[in-house]
Amino acid sequence: MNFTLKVPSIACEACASTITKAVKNEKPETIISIDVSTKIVTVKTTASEETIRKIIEGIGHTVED
Ligand SMILES: [Cu+2]
Repeated sequence: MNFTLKVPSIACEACASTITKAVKNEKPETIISIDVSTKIVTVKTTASEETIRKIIEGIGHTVED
């Protein structure tokens, strides 16, 4: 499925890199791109949105509802 998540806690490229690595570590087939200026995470994955959200929250980032 394809979806976007807003992650307001993304402050810089390092945050984006950390999130990308965490998601790919758990769900290697996921294609993820992150716009640091808008804090929008675009995801294409076989996992559910809830799963990806939990991975991002699990490393200390905040996903907007
Ligand atoms: Cu950062």
